[in-house]
Amino acid sequence: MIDRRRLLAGSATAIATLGTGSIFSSISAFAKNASAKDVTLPFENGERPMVKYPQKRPMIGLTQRPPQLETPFSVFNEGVITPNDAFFVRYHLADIPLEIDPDKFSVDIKGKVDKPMKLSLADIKKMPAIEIVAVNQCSGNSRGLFNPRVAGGQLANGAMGNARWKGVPLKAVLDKAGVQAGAKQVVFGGMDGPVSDKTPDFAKALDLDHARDGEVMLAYSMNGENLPMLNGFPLRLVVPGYYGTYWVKHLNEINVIDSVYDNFWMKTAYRIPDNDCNCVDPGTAPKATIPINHFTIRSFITNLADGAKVKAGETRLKGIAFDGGSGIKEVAVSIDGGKTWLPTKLGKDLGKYSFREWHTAVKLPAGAHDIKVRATGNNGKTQPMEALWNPAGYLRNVVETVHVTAA
Ligand SMILES: Nc1nc2c(c(=O)[nH]1)N[C@H]1C(S)=C(S)[C@@H](COP(=O)(O)O)O[C@H]1N2
Ligand SMILES: [Mo]
Repeated sequence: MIDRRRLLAGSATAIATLGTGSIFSSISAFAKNASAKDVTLPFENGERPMVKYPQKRPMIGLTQRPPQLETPFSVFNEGVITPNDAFFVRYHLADIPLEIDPDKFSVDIKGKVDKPMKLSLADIKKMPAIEIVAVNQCSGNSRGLFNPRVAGGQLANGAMGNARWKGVPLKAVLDKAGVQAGAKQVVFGGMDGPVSDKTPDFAKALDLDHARDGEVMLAYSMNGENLPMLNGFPLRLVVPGYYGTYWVKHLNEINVIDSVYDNFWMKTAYRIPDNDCNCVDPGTAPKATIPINHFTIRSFITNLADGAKVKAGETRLKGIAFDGGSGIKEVAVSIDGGKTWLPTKLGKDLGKYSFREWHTAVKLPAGAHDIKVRATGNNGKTQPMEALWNPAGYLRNVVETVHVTAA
């Protein structure tokens, strides 16, 4: 199952590794924990083990092969940057790299280019770097909350995170190779693969103009450190404002093509209804679909968990908001079921792709309260009061409600 790509030799100190021993012991720890049911997510069959992987703190375990880890929601109250050791992990295919020698790593640039080339990590690090703070969010984040329920990874709200990414613009790399006339899309492949030949390998594509926007980047650093192994060491694509599915990890192949890429992951999976709301009546199928793209706008209260008990009187509220790259214009809260909305103060602006902190204080008389939060983007878009539905459980962005009791 572990092929030769995984067994790169190199100087012992240079190899970043999950350690064959350590990942397999983690996997058995996961298996052992699987009956422990350490957390319960707020939907049916939401019992999950807390699992510990190399370079990660205990995380909510969704699957074991490959490892899929959800961030405990309380992490989002620690700050607007999600720590590397708490950042969620999503893989599709079970044959993931366990060790990679960064000195031997290279990415192939090929296809419709004048100069096909292999760039080593050192070559890439020599190029002028950019930094962007951006949210990475799985398309299926919050899928477990859909009603009617939909198939796929049953996630609560922890398949998202915000980090400061450093790397080189994809545009600079494409310019180096010289994109040829007639090129249409750029295809990205990573080092992980399927265990069975029948499973389609994971690869994603972006339109050429998007790939060359100067912001899509090949990132080698996350929050000032190397990428954690499970988040794509040593190099990953960062597509600011776009769902995580495009953020290919362990990126070792960039292929410029003159057609629209139509593998399983572009043509069949990760598609949304092609209409204004990107939604359909619950339980029905869309007539036409398009590839998923920008994030919908979302906001969360982070300092009060659902069911929290607070002291009657003034209650501080704090949280985060983000959208697909227009930036957050305002965040409002409601303590009367959405009839009236109160403004909040926005925190420091780390850029239009980042989580934006917000805070305020409200007066809560003794009794039960539903506190709602709603963000509006600079593009005028806001969140729906009732959840929109699509068969794959993507794009969830209903106005969130936290039920609290003041006494
Ligand atoms: N090589 C590779 N890259 C990948 C994937 C994958 O399965 N393999 N999954 C994608 C999906 S669907 C998501 S949501 C993000 C998750 O990034 P993370 O694991 O660093 O949080 O990685 C993306 N990049
Ligand atoms: Mo995803």
